[in-house]
Amino acid sequence: MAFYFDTPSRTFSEYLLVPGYSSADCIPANVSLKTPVVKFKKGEEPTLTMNIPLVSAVMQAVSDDRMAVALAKEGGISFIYGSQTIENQAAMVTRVKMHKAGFVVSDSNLTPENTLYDILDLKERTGHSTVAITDDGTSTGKLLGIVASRDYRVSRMDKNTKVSEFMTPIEKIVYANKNVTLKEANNIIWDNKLNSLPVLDDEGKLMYMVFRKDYDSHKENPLELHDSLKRYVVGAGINTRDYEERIPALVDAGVDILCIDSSEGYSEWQARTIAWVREKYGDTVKIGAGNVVDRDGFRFLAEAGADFIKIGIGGGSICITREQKGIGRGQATSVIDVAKARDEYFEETGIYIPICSDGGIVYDHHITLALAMGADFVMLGRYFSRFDESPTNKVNINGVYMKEYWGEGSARARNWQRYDLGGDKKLSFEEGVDSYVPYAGSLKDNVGMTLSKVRSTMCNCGALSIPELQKNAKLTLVSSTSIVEGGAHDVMLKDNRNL
Ligand code: RVP
Repeated sequence: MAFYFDTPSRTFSEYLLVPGYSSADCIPANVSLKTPVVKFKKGEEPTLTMNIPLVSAVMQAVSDDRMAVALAKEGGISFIYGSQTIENQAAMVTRVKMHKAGFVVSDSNLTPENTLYDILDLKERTGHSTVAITDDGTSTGKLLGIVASRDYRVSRMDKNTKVSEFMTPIEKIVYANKNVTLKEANNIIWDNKLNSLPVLDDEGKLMYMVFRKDYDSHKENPLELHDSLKRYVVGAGINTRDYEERIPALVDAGVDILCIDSSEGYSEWQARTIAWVREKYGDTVKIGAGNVVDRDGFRFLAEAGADFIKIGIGGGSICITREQKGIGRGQATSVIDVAKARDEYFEETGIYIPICSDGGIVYDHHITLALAMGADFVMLGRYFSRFDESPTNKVNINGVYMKEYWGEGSARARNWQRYDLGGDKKLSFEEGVDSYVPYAGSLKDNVGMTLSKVRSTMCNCGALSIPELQKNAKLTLVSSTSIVEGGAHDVMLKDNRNL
């Protein structure tokens, strides 16, 4: 006979947090949202943590390099979508790793033989005005000079003028050697009133550039997430088909963490993919897996060696898997069940595997609920798709600005690998829709507001950290009548609030 779960599966809106004692120290400014991303042994520190518990979904409409930089600045991680060619995905990862924050591999390089026309063309393509002039025109060639906007006047100069005639030559450039720290580099920049500082190796070859504007930006973003070279942290989605080619390209590009992107992760394909990573890279390459919704799925992926495990089937805003296939489970129940399995696994083995609640976050307080139920972080698609930084078009529909948002299982994305069960290389039926979401402005403003609500609720629960919230939270189911009472009721609203 089939197995029946004793209780119905439930979603976030069916729960509320009951406040606990808040001491005088329990103020939002004292709350830390730091959270582990990869598994670690009891008593040890995880090798990758985030400063906020948010990651952006592995979706065409959500996570490209621009989103990744914006989210890393706030302390979270984007998983760059995998439903594109290996070359394009690796190029996006490279762009994030080269972007800002301290030591940057120069992305604008020419030789002295190039012309002003080439400089202008490069500036147009990269948006960067400082060009390193090296002997071979690469980012690691011997540095011969620098061209910045002040070195030329477009209106007065022939576009065929050679770079060698107007660059600032190396003899006149202030540079630093390879052992310089970021702090020292910034001091040199300030003392010499520079906009950029090249960092050279012993042979005079270019290693990095340090830009003045990056230092300013760092001061504005105290939670931003860096690797050991002060580059932004970035993730990438992979599939269980072309991983032998895709993963090496992503690793070469500098990706910090991978995630197998699949609508259903309790499968031999995922175990094979993780085993391949371990055989080739040992523990140096970190890889999350999923999605699962119960203890069995969690145990399977834990034993397969996943670094984190993602939860959720059918709860995504654009997802119609439950309708189409009749599989899935309420997101809150899935998180509660998997968190129990994670804690049990930790007791047994001393290994803590972070879990991620993926999809179905409708209101900001759902994030706090997911964390209280045991999630270490949450993955959001619809939420991030509404921001300036998402890759999609902003369109005006009947006077209201919207952004486009489509599922990976929609005909538009054609991400058949995400729904692959080893059959044909095509999407046989849709599991997602194409939609609009209300445009909401910048990521920074929205994430700031969302997290201030999370911190505030955590204080109501007497928790100053996510582990404290997970340990001490009191949750209650609510009746459907109480849910109605949870919003404004029995009054006539003066304006239509868009919550
Ligand atoms: P949401 O944040 O509710 O928009 O959900 C995003 C999640 O939905 C993704 O992280 C992914 O797990 C899932 N998804 C993506 N595409 C589709 C689909 O087409 N069905 N579902």
